[in-house]
Amino acid sequence: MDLKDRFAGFMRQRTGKLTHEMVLSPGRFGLGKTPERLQPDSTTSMVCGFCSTGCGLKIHLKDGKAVNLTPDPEYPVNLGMACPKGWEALTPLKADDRAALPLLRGPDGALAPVDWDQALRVFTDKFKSVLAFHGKEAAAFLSTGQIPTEEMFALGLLAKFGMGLVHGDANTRQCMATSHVAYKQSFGFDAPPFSYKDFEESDVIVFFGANPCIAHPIMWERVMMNKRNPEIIVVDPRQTETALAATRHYPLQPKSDLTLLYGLAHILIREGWIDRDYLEAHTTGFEEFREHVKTFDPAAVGRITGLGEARMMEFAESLRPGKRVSLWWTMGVNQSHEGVRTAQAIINLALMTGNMGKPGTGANSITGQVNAMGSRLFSNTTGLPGGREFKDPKHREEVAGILGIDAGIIQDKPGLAYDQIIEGVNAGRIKALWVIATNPAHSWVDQEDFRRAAAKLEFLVVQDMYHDTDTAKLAHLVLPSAAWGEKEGVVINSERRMGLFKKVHPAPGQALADFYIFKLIAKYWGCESLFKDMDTPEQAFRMMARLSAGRPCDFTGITDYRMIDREGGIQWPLPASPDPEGPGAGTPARPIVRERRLFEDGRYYHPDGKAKFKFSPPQPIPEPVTSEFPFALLTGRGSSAQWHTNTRTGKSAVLRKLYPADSLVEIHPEDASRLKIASGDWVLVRSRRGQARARASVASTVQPGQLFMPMHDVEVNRLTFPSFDPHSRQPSYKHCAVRVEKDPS
Ligand SMILES: Nc1nc2c(c(=O)[nH]1)N[C@H]1C(S)=C(S)[C@@H](COP(=O)(O)OP(=O)(O)OC[C@H]3O[C@@H](n4cnc5c(=O)[nH]c(N)nc54)[C@H](O)[C@@H]3O)O[C@H]1N2
Ligand SMILES: Nc1nc2c(c(=O)[nH]1)N[C@H]1C(S)=C(S)[C@@H](COP(=O)(O)OP(=O)(O)OC[C@H]3O[C@@H](n4cnc5c(=O)[nH]c(N)nc54)[C@H](O)[C@@H]3O)O[C@H]1N2
Ligand code: SF4
Ligand SMILES: [Mo]
Repeated sequence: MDLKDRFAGFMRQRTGKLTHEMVLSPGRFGLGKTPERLQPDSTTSMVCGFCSTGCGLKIHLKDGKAVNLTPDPEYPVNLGMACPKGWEALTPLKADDRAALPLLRGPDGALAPVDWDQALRVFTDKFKSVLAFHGKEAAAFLSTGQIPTEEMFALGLLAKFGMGLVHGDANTRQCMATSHVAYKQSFGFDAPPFSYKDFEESDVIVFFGANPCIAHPIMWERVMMNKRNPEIIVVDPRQTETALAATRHYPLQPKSDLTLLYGLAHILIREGWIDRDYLEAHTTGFEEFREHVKTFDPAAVGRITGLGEARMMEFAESLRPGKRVSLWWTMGVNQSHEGVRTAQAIINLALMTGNMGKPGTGANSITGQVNAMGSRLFSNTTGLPGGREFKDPKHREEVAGILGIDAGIIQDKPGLAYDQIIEGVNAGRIKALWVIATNPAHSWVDQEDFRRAAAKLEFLVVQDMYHDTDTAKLAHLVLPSAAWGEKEGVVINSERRMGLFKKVHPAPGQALADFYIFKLIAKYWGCESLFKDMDTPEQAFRMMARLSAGRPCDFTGITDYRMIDREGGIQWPLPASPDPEGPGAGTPARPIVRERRLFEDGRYYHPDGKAKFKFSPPQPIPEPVTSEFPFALLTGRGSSAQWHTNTRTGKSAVLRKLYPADSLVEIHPEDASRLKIASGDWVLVRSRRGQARARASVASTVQPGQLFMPMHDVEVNRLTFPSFDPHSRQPSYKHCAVRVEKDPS
C-alpha cells in the first residue's frame, strides 16, 4: 500500500483524533476551512513566497479559497509584474504529496501516519531524553529563510529559551551569512542600505556574482526601467543571461574577485578618483587600506583575474566619482572561501567613491529567500532578536526584560554553525536534529557528509509541507506544515520591506502553520508561558516590534498587519512617535514613504558613527584544479522556473515545461570537442567526493576549463567541496575541482 492509500485509510479510521485544544479551536491552529478575516468571494493582496524580491500578488478567492492570482499593479516592488514562479505560486499547494498528517517511523522501518498527540509526545520524549542523557549540546535545529518572521521568532524562543537547545542554525548560513557579517563589521549593523528604486536611478550598475535575469527577474525589470541609459556591468566567470543583456561583461577567473576589487581600489587611489571629503567625514581605516592595496598593481591583477590591465583601467574609470554608481552582489560573492572580505571590498569601493546614501548608489547585497532578512534579524540563531548579540550582557538583559524571562537562561554564545552541527552529528556529540523548511539532503554542500550524519542520528525530525522531500525520507518523524498561502505572517525582502503572507487557502488534512506547531510543542514541553500574549502571529509581531525598539531596525511605528497591507509593505526602520502620551501616540515618527534608502545622513551604526574599512590578503582556492581533476565546477540557479530543490516548482506542469527535463552541465566547445562530447550526450562529472550524471550542454557560456551545473539537480552537491569562509562559515558552493567524461553506459 503506498503512503497515499495509508493516509486515506488513516483519515477514515481516526478522523477527529486531534489534540483536545485543536478540536476546540480549529481556527486558532490554522485548521479552519475558510480563511480568517477575508470575504469568501473577494480579491486580496499579499507577497509572493519564493524569492526575496517580495513581489505583491493579488489573490482571487471563490468560496473562501484562492482560485487564481495576478501580479499587483499597485505594489511598489513589482508594479504589476511577476516571474513564472509567482504566477504559478498556488499550484504547489495542491500537490498529491503534501504532508497532511504527522508520520512516524515504526518498528518495520516505514513511515506511518499518527495523530498530532502521539507525534508531539514522541517529539518531546525523544528530545528530552537526548538532552537528559547526553547534555544540552546533544540536540540541534536547522531552520530556514522561507517562513514568516513570527515563525522564526517563535522557533527561536521555543528552542533556545524553552527547550534549552544550545545549537541551532538555518539555511541562511548557505546564503546570507557572508553579507550579514560583512555589513555588521563594516557598518556596525546588518543593514542593506538600498531601495529597488536605486536600480532605476543609477548611471552605472555593477553586478558581482549575481544573475538577476534568472534569480531575481523582477529586480532585473526594475533595471530595465532605468531611463538614464546606464552602463550595466556584470562580473561573473560565466556568460550568464544577465551578462548577455548587460553593456559590459568581465569574465574573471573564478574566485579572483577579491584580487580584482583590491586592484580596482589601487587604480582609484592612484588616479585620485576618490571622494576625500566622504572618507574623512564618514569612515575609519582608509589609510591602512591604502597601504594594503599598494601591492595590487593592475598588471599583476589583470593577469590573475584573466581580465588584463586595459580592462581593469576601463572598469576603474567607470567607478570614478561624478556618476551614480551602485554595486550589487549575490552568491558569486557570498558563497566563497573569502566571501566576507570580498563583500567588504565592494563596500570599500562604494565608501571610497562616496557612493552611499544617495539615489542610485550603494553597496548592495541582494538576498535570496523570501524572508532571509527576517531570519537575519529575529531567528535567535546567530544573534538575539532585533540584531542583538548573545555575547553582550546588556543585550541579554534587554531581551529577557521585554520577554519577561530570566536573563540567566539566555546563553552567552550563539552556538555552532551549520557545518559544525553536521560535524557534531558525525562525531557522535549531537544525537537529535530538527529540520524545518529546508532540504539539506539535497542542498547541503558535501552530501556524503550529510547522509552519514543522517544515518547516525538517533532522532531526525523534518517539518515540511511535503512528506517525501529527500530529507523527509530520512526522518524518524515528519511534521506536516501549512505553507505560503495557508498561514499569515510578515516577511522582509531585500530592500528591508516588510510584506504580508495571508491565509487564502486551507492547509491539507491536519497540516498546521509552523507557528502553531511551535506553540503546540511548547505546550507539550511545558514551556508555553514563553508565548504568553502571543496566541497569534500578529501578537508575536507586536512583541517583535517591542524588541526592535531603539535598534537600527526599529519598527515600533508599525502598529498592525493592516498598516503593512495598506501601505504596500513598509521598509524598516519605522520608529514610533517618541512621546507615548502625546498627540502622535501609536503613529510612526515620520511619514511613510514608498521607497527609502539608509545612510542618507552619512551616519553608520558603529559607536563613532563611521563605516570601517575591512580587508585582508586574498587566500588560495581551497580545492584548485589538478591534472586528475582539471575542471573548475561552478554551480547556481538554472532557470527562473526552478526553485532550489524543486519540491515546490517541480509540482507545476507549467513550470516543468520551462526548464530542462534532465540535469545539465555546461561545457565549453573546445573542451567538448577534445573529449568528444556533443550537446545532449550523457556525461559523468566526478569530484574527489562523488559523481553526478547529466546531459552536456556545449556552449561558450563557460570558459575553457570550467563547467556549470544548476543546483536544482540532487546530484550536484555530491560533487561540491566543503570549504567555508572563516568569518561567516558560509559554504563555498561555487568552486570545486572535477573531471568530466562521456558516460560509457
Ligand atoms: N529562479 C530562482 N530564483 C532564485 C532562487 C532559485 O532557486 N531559483 N534562489 C534564490 C536564492 S535563495 C538566492 S541565494 C539567489 C541567488 O541568486 P544569484 O546569486 O544571482 O544566483 P546563482 O546562480 O547562485 O549565482 C550567481 C552567479 O555567481 C556566479 N559565480 C560563480 N563563481 C563566481 C566567482 O568566483 N565570482 C563571481 N563574480 N561570480 C561567480 C555564477 O556563475 C552565477 O552566475 O536567488 C534567489 N532566486
Ligand atoms: N550546489 C549548490 N548548492 C546550493 C546553492 C548553490 O548555489 N549551489 N545555494 C544554496 C542556497 S543560497 C540556498 S538558500 C539553499 C536552499 O536550500 P533548501 O533550503 O534546502 O531548498 P528548498 O528547496 O527551498 O527547501 C525548502 C524546504 O522547505 C519546504 N517548505 C516550503 N515552505 C514551507 C513552510 O512554510 N513550512 C515548512 N515547514 N516547510 C516549507 C519545502 O518543501 C522544502 O522542502 O541551497 C544552497 N545549496
Ligand atoms: S521575482 Fe521572486 S517574488 Fe517576484 S514573482 Fe518571481 S519568485 Fe515571486
Ligand atoms: Mo539562498
